[in-house]
Amino acid sequence: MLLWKVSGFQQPSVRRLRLQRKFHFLLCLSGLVTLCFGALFLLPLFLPLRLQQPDQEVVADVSSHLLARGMVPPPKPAPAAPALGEHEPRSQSRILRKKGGARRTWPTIAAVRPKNKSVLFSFDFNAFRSRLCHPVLGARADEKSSRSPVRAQREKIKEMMKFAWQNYKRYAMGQNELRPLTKDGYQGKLFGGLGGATVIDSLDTLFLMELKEEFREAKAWVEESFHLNVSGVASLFEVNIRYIGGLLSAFYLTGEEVFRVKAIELGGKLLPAFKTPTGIPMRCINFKSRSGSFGWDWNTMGDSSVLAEIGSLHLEFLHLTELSGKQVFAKKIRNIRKVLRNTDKPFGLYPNFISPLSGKWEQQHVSVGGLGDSFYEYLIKSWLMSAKIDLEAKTMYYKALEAIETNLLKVSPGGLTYIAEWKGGTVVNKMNHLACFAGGMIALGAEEAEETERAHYRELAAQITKTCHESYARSDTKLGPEVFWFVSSREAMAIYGRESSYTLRPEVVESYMYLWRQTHDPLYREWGWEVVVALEKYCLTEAGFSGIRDVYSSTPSHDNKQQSFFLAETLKYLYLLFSDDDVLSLEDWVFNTEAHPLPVNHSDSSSRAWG
Ligand code: DMJ
Repeated sequence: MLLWKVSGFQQPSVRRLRLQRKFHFLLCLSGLVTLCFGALFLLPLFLPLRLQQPDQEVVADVSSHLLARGMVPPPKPAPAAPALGEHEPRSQSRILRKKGGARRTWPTIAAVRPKNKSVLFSFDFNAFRSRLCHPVLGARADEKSSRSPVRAQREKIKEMMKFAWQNYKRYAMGQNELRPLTKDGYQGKLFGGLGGATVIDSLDTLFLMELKEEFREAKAWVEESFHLNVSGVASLFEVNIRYIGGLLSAFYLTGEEVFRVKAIELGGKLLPAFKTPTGIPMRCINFKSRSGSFGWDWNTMGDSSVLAEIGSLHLEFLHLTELSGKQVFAKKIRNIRKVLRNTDKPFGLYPNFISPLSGKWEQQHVSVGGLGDSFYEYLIKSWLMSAKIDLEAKTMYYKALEAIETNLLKVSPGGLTYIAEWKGGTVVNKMNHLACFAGGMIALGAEEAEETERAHYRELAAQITKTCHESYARSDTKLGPEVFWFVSSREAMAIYGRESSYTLRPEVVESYMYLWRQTHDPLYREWGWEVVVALEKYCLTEAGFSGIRDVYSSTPSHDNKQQSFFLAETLKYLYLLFSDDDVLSLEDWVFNTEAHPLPVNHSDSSSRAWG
């Protein structure tokens, strides 16, 4: 109004004023319409950012994720890992902190999860590495002397790994396993069409042994040729322990995003198998129909799930949650724990088969060997991996062990301690090679037991390992059979033909490794070296290592298979047996049942769901 009083300013006519108002109104309206249209077009561009929200079940979406497709870098990229074999600076890794020393923290999911849920999840790899108690590959105290016999032994094992890898690469790269006699590859049906089991199983062993060129080859294959869009039926357990375990370890050892992204994507593909009335997963996953399946061996296994298989997801699935921010993985395995804990157990024992439909035990068969084995192993390792907060796992482990001792632990007339099997109320006096991991497991658990129990468990671990050594020592090849009995005429030896094979299995040397770290008794290195010598003598072929059909023949025939677990486990445990204790220290790492190291949760946070 004031303006009208200023000289030279003319008061507009009422009609002109109305026209101006109409014009302004139209201008605003058209602006608003343009804005709405613009928003409609731009919205889809931002939608993918919402895919990584925690708890979202459709984890397979990771593949369509911008990060997974390599289009955008993560907001906080994992730092470049030290070049393979490169030493971490001593300052970065604290040497053996004493109890009560500086508090160790591992970034929690909450700590690294961005506040704004629409931002991609990231994992602070640097922070994780700085919390380890030891350099990953140790401080290398024994590297100083190049003439140390132990170093030479280690070098020998490294050479064996190099040979196994190079032949696999030459004749079978990308297939699951090498057939050294026919010099070709083997795909098999265990993995539902996934390839490269030997590549994934070898990654961390190559890294550990500082086989740099070979590690680069393996990593390049994962980047360029490891495809997850397959359509077969796969064993949930095998995919988990070999592929997920192998990828997780490779990530934790190197910080390379490709391993993390693939592990999470593959983990997501396993989730449909858990869609059962009890949440107990079915044995297999049909990648094509994206549903659980009773598998190809339905005839022999029926519609049961297997104790070792459902009990050996815990370690890997917690790490999938850790690295993805998705609670769905942790929820699935916590539910399995709940069902197993609440189900009645005959004499405190866990039978090997359970129905995923009813949650009831299906057969009265108990074994610490195949079908049962790694369920027990994962209980004590869950306790350790949780940095000793998962009390439930610890309690379940000792209770189960107590029941095993009461019902299945025997001493043969010849004085050999063994763990028998139990079938429908009858004790079967045999052990299989697979059960020989138990010496190592009991040694590991002994240190966690009540003070008054420790000596007992240490002794038990030593006795079982001694028995397993006997099964090797009593053969012509000094390699152990698949199954060995304790009957009047024969102790720690196979009886029936097919029981006499040795398929390059790791369990016996695995126990030597744990017993060595526990006792430093040179006996375990001697026994380990006997295995190295025997492997060279009987399993080495022109184009790789092969299992043998009869350990009691000094000219055994080969089974034409270089198992992927030979590179993942047997050679790794042998190498660690001849390494210092701080190489992949047991303070920092637990080994999954395929010997893939997963880090202990060095965290003080109570918000984490590791229990
Ligand atoms: C491996 O795949 C794993 O150790 C599994 O737990 C049992 N069998 C083989 C090795 O023998």
